Amino acid sequence: MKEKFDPKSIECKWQQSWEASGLFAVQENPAKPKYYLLEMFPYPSGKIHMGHVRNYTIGDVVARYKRMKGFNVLHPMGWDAFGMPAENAAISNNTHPARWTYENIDYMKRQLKRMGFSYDWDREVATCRPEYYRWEQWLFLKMYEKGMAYRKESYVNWCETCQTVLANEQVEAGACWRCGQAVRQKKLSQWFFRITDYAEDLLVHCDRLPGWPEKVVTMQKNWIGQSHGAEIHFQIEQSGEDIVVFTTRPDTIFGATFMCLAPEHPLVQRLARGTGQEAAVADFVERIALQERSARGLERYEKEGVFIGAFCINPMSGRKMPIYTANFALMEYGTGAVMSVPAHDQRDFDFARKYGLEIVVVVQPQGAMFDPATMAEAYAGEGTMVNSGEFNGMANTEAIKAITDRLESRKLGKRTISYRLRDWGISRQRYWGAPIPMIHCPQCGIVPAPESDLPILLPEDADLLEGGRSPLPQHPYFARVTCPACGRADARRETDTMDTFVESSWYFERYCSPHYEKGMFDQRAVAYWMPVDQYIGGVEHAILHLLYSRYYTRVLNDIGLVPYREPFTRLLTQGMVCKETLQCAEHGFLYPEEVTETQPRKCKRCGREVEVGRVEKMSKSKKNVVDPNALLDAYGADTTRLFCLFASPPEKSLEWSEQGVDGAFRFLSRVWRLCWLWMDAIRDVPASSGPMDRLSLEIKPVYQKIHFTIQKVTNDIEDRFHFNTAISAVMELVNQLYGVAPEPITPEKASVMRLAIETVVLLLSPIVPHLCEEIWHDLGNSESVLLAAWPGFDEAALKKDQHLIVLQVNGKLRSRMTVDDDTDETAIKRMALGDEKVQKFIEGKAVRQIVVVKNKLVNIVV
Ligand code: ANZ
Ligand code: ZN
Repeated sequence: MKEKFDPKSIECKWQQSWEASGLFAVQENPAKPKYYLLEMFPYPSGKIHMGHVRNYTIGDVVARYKRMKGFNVLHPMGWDAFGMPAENAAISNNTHPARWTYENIDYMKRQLKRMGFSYDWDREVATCRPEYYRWEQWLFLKMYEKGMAYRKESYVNWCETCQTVLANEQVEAGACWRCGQAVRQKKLSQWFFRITDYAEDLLVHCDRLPGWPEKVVTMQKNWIGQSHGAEIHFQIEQSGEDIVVFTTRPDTIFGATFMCLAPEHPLVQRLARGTGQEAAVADFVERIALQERSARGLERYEKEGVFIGAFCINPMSGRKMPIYTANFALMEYGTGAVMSVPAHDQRDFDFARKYGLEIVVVVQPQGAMFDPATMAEAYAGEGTMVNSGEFNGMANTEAIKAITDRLESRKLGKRTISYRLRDWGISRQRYWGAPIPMIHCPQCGIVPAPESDLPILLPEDADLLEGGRSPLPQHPYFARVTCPACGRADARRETDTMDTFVESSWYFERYCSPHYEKGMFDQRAVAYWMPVDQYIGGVEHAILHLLYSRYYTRVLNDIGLVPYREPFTRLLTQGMVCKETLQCAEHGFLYPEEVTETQPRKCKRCGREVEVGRVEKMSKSKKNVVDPNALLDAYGADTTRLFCLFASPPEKSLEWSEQGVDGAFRFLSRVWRLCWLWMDAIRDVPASSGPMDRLSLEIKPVYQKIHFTIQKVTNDIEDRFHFNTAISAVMELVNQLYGVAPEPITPEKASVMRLAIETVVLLLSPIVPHLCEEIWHDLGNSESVLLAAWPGFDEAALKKDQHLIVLQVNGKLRSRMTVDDDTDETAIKRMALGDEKVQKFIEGKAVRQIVVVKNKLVNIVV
């Protein structure tokens, strides 16, 4: 008998056995229903963290469960291997991004294997490998051909000292994260994907993703940001040209008293010429160019602007409106021009107060009288039209339509829809990424690299330059090429690399045929496996990664490579892994080992009492990180998995607790002991298949409990992924099984206990596969428990016993009813009073007493 649960002696053994037998390998099989379970692949940062452990454990349970349910399950894993951290690490550790990345992959892969995850490792994909990114380059060429990829000038964050472009995350309070130099906005020609062509399609389908969390759908919608409104033409006084504005409030046009253009608007510097404002405008434009673009539109950002010396005419009121250029007007939204209505828009209001511009109220709510001289803020609500000529007295909501109609009929405007979504800038002036397959020729301009040159290899021998600058422009052979169109020898290769979000927009398709050499993927394999049935990952990817993947899928669909438009049928966003923080007034955040164990806990360095802080997301800076390796060493994979699933439902945050882990380990030990307590008695006995009626009174409740548990666990996993309540149900079953006396043993008892132990093992096997595999084999099975079928339940066993109850009124038999066993007394009384026949006899009388004799009768005294 194996007395003690010792994970070390079994986990490694089974992992090797699974790997040797190719247990997790899958192939397309049209005869079987498929199930594609995907977890967001990790960035190979060095080691896995508890967030990964949780995400991948959830996924693994579902994958194993579905497999036992008879599905052909695809469950792959890979590496989102390009990106900046590799470059930073390479600089600080004096190594190479490629080497750093591949070493991390090796290490993290070993860690994942230690968790016992059921990945088909033959399908592993690393996006930094040429076999992968060559197909991304191929698609780029297709997209370029179709006008879906294009080049335009756009602004980037630029550090003058480091001579490099900075990603938004590298800008800290307006300064370079590395050297502290103030960051400037610099105009660069860059590559874009025309995602805005798909804005409406992406938006409309947001409402057809029933398997996605509502909050994620909402975030996607907001990001796309659809606004219905109108474009209106304002004639410039001097030149007769038009300024076109976008507004969502055409009803307020009579209140538009000035015009604001974005500093980058092409008319700004031109209109200022010769007005005396030219120099002031040029200064302003230059200064605003330095401001962080993402912050400029925010409410709280200080609004400023200058008069550009020109006027335009309000097409409805005829008013002469001064034209300003202002920092809150953004070139990237609408038309880059705003008709400013200070009475009804807060930004315009702040601006008007600051520069002494006129305020005209045109929407008046019932009962209030706004006075422009004393108004403290803009009024954005509904009301009645005033100061608006023939539209006075109308509800402003109707005026929106009426005024737009009028503008349209006079050809001064038209209804439009604006989107906040911008085209996807995919150029990165970075080294560690997929090269963009384009060539710049002094004669021909931009020329696509010939398909036969793919992959355009990223030279892995390049050394990073100071400040993280890309070595590609200066690389001895990479940048210099012959023009494929005219043959000139001094053409230059594009040295920008692609945003890593491009790689993560199709890795799930690559997994379907990872070794395919004739294209991005084998279309038949993709048609079989895709779309992903269940995707699982962190909510931090709720917007960009998912939106880009949905977009890229549409591109693949439009090019005719895939037969679907949405890649992910169901999505689960798992909650964060959190832990309490420890903080000393003197020494800040502390690691647990820097604090005494006795209460109250004190800082070992200064003796101050430590504040046990809030439970927060694990992070290095808060020193509350738990290293999965330490957990694996101390408790093993099964306990780690069980803890992650038991502590909370997957979409909620998970609070780390030592007691919780301990509890998980104790439960597994308890399961282990139970199995061994019965092993000899049940090893050679077939599991009971009922029927329940023939079972003795002692053993019948056990049989019922088994089937009840199967039903509960199946429902909890199937519909809701509520593994925590599923585990609780198994715990209850185990408790009940401990109550069955092993002596004296009868054939009936042995076979029901066999069923019980098998059931516990089968139900727990997706969660704690190593322990279950071990016991499964000890029970005499020769195949993996993963190949066993998920247990079904006996409906008959779930039915509660029923009793026929006699209903009396004042002791006289009046009716009968049947009730389930263990229905409580209040419910029985309620049912009795509600009985039709009984009601006839108690109508209009006061009920004085109700006597219930369990399982027999109810007597109502009136
Ligand atoms: C006049 C007006 C009156 C406006 C009013 C609002 C309230 P949403 O709803 O987010 O789509 N706007 C338009 N283009 C802009 C740009 N490039 N930069 C900054 N602001 C811009 O916002 C639409 C509103 O934002 C538009 O409607 C416009 O101001 C402003 F009582 O026009 B509104
Ligand atoms: Zn710098």
